[in-house]
Amino acid sequence: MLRTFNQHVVRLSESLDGRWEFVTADDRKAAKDRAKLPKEYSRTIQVPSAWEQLPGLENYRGQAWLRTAIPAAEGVALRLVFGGVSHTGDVFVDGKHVGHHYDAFTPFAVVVPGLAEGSHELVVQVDNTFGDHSALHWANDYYTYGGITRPVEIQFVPEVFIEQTHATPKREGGTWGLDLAVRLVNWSDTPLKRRVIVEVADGAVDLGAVTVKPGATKVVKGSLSDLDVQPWDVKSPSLYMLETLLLDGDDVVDDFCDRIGFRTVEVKGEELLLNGKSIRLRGHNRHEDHALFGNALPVAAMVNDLELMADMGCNFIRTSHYPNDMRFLDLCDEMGFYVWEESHARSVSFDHPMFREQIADSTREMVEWHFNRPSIVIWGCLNECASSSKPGRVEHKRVIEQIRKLDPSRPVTFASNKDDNDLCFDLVDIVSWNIYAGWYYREPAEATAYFENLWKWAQKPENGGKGKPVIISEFGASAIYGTRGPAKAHWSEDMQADVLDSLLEQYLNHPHIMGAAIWMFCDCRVDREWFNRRPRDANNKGVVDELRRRKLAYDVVKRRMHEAASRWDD
Ligand code: ADA
Repeated sequence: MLRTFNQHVVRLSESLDGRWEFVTADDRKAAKDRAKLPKEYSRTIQVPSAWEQLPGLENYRGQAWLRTAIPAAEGVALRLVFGGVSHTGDVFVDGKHVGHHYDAFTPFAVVVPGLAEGSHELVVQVDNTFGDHSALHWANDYYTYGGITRPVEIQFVPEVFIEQTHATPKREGGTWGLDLAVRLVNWSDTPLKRRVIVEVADGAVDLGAVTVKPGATKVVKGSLSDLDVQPWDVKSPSLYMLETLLLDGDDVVDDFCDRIGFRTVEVKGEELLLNGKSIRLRGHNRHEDHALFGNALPVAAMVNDLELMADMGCNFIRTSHYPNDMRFLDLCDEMGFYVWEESHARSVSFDHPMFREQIADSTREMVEWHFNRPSIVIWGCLNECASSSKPGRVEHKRVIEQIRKLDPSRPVTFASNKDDNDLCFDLVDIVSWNIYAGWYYREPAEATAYFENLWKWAQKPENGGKGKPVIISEFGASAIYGTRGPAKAHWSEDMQADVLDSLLEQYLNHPHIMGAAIWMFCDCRVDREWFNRRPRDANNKGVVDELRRRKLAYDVVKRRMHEAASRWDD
């Protein structure tokens, strides 16, 4: 299942998760027809999963093909929805190329009309190589796995179907309302008229009848007001099912259900307000990575991560450095976490030939697919990119403006490592710095002085950060699980615990710091090709390791976060 709940009652949809046939390009080296789609599939693989979990493929980087059989029926099109293919997927039905998608971390859908009733062949060609075709995935400080790494669903859609409903909550006087935008798609070759109704809690609105042109998309707008609902926040994460119905005459021909929460988020001076009340963010950066599953974590493992973070007293997660699995975000909505979600980019080169196109797609897909989530309170982008150069500023401006246009309701930020050389803080609502005082440079006790110099600099009108909220978006130290001792050596758990203790004491108590995110929750695998100096080919700054074994820092973080929670009364 793509989500933790059913999105359709009327539309027939089925999970395609399970065993698929599988073959790699290496397996086909000797084959004469290797330029074509394979005829022979020598292995099987679980979908979703990362192929690195298969014995013998632990380090495989290349192409592979996955095949399964899918049903079709007369009069409806197939809509194939992929939660994530890492990192490039080409989709073929009965040998015909029907879809292409780049980037492991955003979902995509392919609509295939006109198939005869019966069984058909679905093949997905997957590629996780680096080069001129890939600007966002490159040998980096996290690992680019291969495979269909998130769930897949097949849906049967009528000629006009609902692609998405976006709902923006608003507080009007003492009650709640919603601004609505419903996107319809007509895959047929005739204009068709349909009516749209939206229902939530005790409210319903008829958005009227519209004609959708052949092969076109149409957005229908409206609103709901005076709803009798409870607001969402992390302490009481109340969720409601928003149901969009599509009618042909009196018949309901399609539906789209999504879960929403009623909350507002706004920046006021140095504060971030949720439902008008100032909140402080304290938590972790998290990579989707696990020793047993690569980046294809099952729901139980995601829940375990969130339970550990809740136990540590955290209320905040930064999805460094890409949009997360839809089920993980569902759990954040359900369990109550504030999320900073960012489009995919960690220290990427703006000169890469594909950069502009690929960052625009990642950003658009992130906002479009995750628009309705109450847990997401901040959109982020472009982690540690060239924000101190004039050409870099042009790229930041473009991406930040794109996010604001797609969703003006949430504040925007990016994590800077350019200290007091940054040229882009005027473009964002929140100033965020990654500061590694206490690890790569300086002593932990010097962190406050280091931060305050940056803060004073940002307050000068020409530097763009005056009076804005500040997040320390990364800070931390490495520790190799099991390395302990009274000498508190570099890379020991003892040293990491001391560094985090000192940094948390300073950052969680500072009047100008509205949020703090530890780098990071769990150790993650890194690409050896680039980060060849990381012990164990891992980024070892997790508070738990890649198997979620707790390091000494776990209890330190827990004590500091809980102290802060009781001080802030949240
Ligand atoms: C950076 C970066 C992270 C990670 C971290 C580190 O600031 O944003 O992805 O590489 O540093 O561990 O050095």
